[in-house]
Amino acid sequence: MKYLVALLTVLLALGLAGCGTKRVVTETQTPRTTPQTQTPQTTTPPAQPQTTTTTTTPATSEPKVHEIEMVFADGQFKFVPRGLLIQPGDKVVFETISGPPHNAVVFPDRIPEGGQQFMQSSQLLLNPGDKFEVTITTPGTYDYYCLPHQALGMIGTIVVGTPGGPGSTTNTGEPTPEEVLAAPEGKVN
Ligand SMILES: [Cu+2]
Repeated sequence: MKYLVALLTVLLALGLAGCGTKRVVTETQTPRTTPQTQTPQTTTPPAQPQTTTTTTTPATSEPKVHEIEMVFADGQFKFVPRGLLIQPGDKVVFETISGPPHNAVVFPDRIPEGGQQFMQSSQLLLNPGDKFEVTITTPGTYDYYCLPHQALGMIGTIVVGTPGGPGSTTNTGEPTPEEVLAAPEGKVN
């Protein structure tokens, strides 16, 4: 009997030990391959229409119309502007504003070769609002005066294109070509 008990104890002990044997659980971790399907954000830039606005200014500009007023103001007879820069083919309109009669006559010895006279000495603008138009094509310097008021200093200069001719060399009170070229907007008042 004693022997049997001993055997049982041994068996029990073994059994317990058996239970104690650790199970090596090899956790085969299946890697969660969550494939990150990255939707490629193809940011296609909006097609920008290349509007290359090349405003090509034509070499030959349209003829312009310039106005010169003939006035009597502050005790002075004068052309306004007294000096003017224009381009060949431009038109100049002389308009009587106050203090008539007026005219605009180019000094015969101060006109470019081939240049045209504006008004005849005998021509006069008698009333405010009266006008005289002239289209000037020959380049150069035109010095001109108002016959009734020349002695009172009513004289002026028009430079057509580039200065030239006898009007450029000497000066008797008119704006010089240099003054005309340097003036803002080509106007000497
Ligand atoms: Cu006058």
